Amino acid sequence: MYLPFFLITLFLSGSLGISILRRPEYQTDDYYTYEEIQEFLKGLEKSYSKRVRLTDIGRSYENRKLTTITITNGDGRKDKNVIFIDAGFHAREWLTHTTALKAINELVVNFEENKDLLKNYDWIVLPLVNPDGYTFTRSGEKFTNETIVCNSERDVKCWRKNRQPNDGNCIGTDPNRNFAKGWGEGVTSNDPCNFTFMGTSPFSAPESKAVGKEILSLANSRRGIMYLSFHSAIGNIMYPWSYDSIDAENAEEHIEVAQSAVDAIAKVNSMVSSNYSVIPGYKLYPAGGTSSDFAYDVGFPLSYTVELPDSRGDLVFKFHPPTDLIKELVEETWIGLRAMAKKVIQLYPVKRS
Ligand code: 0X9
Ligand code: ZN
Repeated sequence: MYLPFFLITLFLSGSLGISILRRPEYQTDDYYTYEEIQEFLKGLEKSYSKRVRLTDIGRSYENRKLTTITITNGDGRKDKNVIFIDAGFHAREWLTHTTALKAINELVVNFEENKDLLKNYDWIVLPLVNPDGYTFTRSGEKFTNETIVCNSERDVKCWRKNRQPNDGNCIGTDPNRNFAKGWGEGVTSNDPCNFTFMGTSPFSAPESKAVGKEILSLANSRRGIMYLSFHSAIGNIMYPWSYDSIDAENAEEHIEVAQSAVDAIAKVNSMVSSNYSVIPGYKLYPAGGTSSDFAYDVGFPLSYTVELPDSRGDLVFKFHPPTDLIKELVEETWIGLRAMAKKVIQLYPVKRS
């Protein structure tokens, strides 16, 4: 008389086109490890195979996969504009990956609520650009929500670069100084011991090379409209240029799009919400070889570095927010990101010729 539970589950998952049994659940209890991020992505691909595709776009120096997730609405159209997001360039910026995973979760699992963002756009997300550096920062003592002051990279949790060896004893290239636009300009160094080491040539770091290739191919196809790279922890949204004191030609448009995030976040009904400033990158400090300058240079009309906040009210947490704040922080950023995306879709509704 009663169908066994597993049969009902099988029937339901079949008719909805998803596998309920394997469906992964996004969590904000703790920071995901590299392995957990990979598992989460694989779970989504299995459960939502019509709308999700994983691609390994390269390998890190220590041979970890750099996996992008392409999110579509499943209608099979191949010519849509693209929003490309990455996170985790810098090893210690722990909040950034989980922020990217939150966006992925909203677009894939909460598809019904967000399907307007996927009608004429595909999203490609690389949640962890620098898995070796990040894994290194998780290799010390367990994070117990202590306040960490990163004055140097000596504390493993404060490591910034990748883990590629150099001549001499010092390890690591700063992947966000290793892109081909303005390489070597501004705040960077040719000293391998420096935490902003630019590498031996543009794209000498495998992680930057893989991201650069992806950016270039999206720009060349003219599908790439907005590039957004999550960093922390300054609390601002930056547009080009960073390598020199010049404003992007379409600075006004960049400001308009970024301002929609600021306004949406200000409306959040939370006791404390972030107040991002919108500035050209060079106003923070000039820095050449960044990914966002490169994306703008090769043809993304909109390109941002988003620096997630370093504090909540009086609590300054810098790169390592206590885990009980993850949930509200990622929710706030998603509200801002969604507002930016809506504005972008308004400004660039169809593919550029
Ligand atoms: O220096 C960086 O790579 C970024 N800041 S961080 O604290 N996350 O390291 C900013 C890069 C964007 N541009 C400029 N600094 N101009
Ligand atoms: Zn950073």
